[in-house]
Amino acid sequence: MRWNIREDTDLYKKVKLLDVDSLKRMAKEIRQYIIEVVSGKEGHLASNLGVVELTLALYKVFDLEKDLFIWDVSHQCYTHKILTGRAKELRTIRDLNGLSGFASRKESKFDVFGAGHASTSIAAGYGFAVARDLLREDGKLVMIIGDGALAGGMALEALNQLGVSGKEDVMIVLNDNSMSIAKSVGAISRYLTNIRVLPQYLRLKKMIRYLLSALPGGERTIGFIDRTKSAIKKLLLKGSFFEDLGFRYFGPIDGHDLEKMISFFKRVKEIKEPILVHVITKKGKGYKWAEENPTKYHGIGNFDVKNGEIREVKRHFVSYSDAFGKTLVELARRDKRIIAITAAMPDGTGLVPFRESFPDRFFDLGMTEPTCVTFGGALAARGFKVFVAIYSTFLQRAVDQIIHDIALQNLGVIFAIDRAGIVGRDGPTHHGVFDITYLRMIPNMRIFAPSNLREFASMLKWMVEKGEGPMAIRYPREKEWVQDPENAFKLSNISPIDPMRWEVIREGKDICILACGSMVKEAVKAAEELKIKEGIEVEVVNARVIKPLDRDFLKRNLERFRIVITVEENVLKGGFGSGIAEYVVDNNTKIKMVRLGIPDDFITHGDRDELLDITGLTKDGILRKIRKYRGERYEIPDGTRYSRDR
Ligand SMILES: Cc1ncc(C[n+]2csc(CCOP(=O)(O)OP(=O)(O)O)c2C)c(N)n1
Repeated sequence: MRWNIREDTDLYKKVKLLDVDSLKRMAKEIRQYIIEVVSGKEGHLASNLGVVELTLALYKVFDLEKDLFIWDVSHQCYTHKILTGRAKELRTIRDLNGLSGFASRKESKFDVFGAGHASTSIAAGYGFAVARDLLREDGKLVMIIGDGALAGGMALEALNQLGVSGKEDVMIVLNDNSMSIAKSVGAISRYLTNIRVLPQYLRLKKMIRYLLSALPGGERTIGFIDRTKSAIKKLLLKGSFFEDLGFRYFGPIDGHDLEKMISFFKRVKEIKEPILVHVITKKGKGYKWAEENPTKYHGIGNFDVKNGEIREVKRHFVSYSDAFGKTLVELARRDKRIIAITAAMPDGTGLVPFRESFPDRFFDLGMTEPTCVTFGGALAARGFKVFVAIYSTFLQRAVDQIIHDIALQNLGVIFAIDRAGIVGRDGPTHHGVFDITYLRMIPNMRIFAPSNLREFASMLKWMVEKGEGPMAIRYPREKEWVQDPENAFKLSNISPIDPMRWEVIREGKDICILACGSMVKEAVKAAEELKIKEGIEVEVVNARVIKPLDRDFLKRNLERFRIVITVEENVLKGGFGSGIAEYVVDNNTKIKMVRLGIPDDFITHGDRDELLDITGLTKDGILRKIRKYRGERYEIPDGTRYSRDR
């Protein structure tokens, strides 16, 4: 049979008809295609290369028209997309109007349940199993989850239910590559490693036993080896963790051996009770550089396929994440109470230098954001200065912990909220556009947003030296040109500021823009253009503390302006602009207010700049908004009529 990996829309049907040798060829072609696509853009590479054979084996044995497949996180579903009618469009993956980088119900009926955040698949699978039975349908529910995601609270909570739920035809496929983005952590990871190495261990033991039997006195050692056997057996065989939770455990099996996997899945297909199949895969499989460095190639873009080299490394461009890591190392050298916590993202949050410098004060707790927060709260309760560095989108998971464990007890935990705002190609599951809203409502919480890297470092220093109680600092997925990246974040180069006061960046008398974080530079550009082209004097204020508002500033200045504009990279609902609106209403202030921010909608995926443009969060967006009001007449609450024009 012939097929075309890059064009065919019915590959999943062909897969069912192919023999193992043909499937092996297909796997090779899929791999090449994924590498080619991701090398030209940003995407998830290593995880996708790891599940090519697993996906083929599953779709060969099971029936996509009837059985439901739920991919955890779903960053590893490129093969799934290729097989289910989206081969050609794979080239558009993560582009504006292109395919999503994750499973998406909008995109295909085969994307049974969308995801992007980890550890949801088992709970979703359980729900689908209940629905299937209530609707009197049949079909297997297959949940594919990584070893990293399995250690997340939601996965464990759902495991606790599903195995004893009495649901039939449910199968968890544990895709174990011993990696999250970084190395997997914790007891579950160790447990899986033990299972994984056991066959090798048993082979080795057999050999040692054989060699020892030839030596005088070797019998005693053989006795010792035999005694360890029962413990190992217990681990490997029926007493397994998963068995105790109500699943029949199978494995470990080689996730790159198509033949074995297919015959294995054929055998377990008929089993009705809940099963867990432990599959061992290699992250980055088949691409040397990704196999050697799966963390670097987890999410990557723009590399040379021939040598794996990343094309664009600009030494002078420093990300907020890197600046955070560098500054924290400097601060921690001087202050031994500083602790850093990450939820499986040491690289993404810039904490690798901290981990290397202060291993005793660094904690990677895996994808357990709520646990990270409460754990940090306890350290703060004992006087440590705790930084919990989590992307804005993932911190959503821990809102209750922030309220209940941290803010209620007024504990000094500092939330370093990376990727705040539009993140770009990862799309709606990953945009960090809710954090101002979900933090602003919490008593005791202070929220900061730096407008550039220098200010960022100064704020971090202030937080360590002067800050008290729960604090959050949110910063975007952006890089900034820095003259001397090696020294810029040394303590002696960090200037002191008072982040509790807003900063007037540019004075004006007509319009006031109150801008937060990443929007300050856009507001400045808009103000410059208005001055030059239209002679309008715009005051630009860097509203670097979002909560509490700088009430002194507001009291002194707000009524000087005919119009006040707020700009933020957060949803409008409940954001910074809402805070100003509350102030305006509460103080009966007579101004006209306009708010710019993310509308009440989920923003799609695409290039960050493109998405900011679409949402109007750019210089041009600000100008459009201001021009819309110019020349029009408007009323302020006391009925006075003003012309918006000069
Ligand atoms: C709740 C949550 N925290 C963090 C992340 C970021 N993240 C995406 S994939 C990933 C690693 C996933 O590891 P694993 O489940 O083992 O799957 P693999 O990539 O190894 O296939 C992480 C940390 C996330 N998606 N969701």
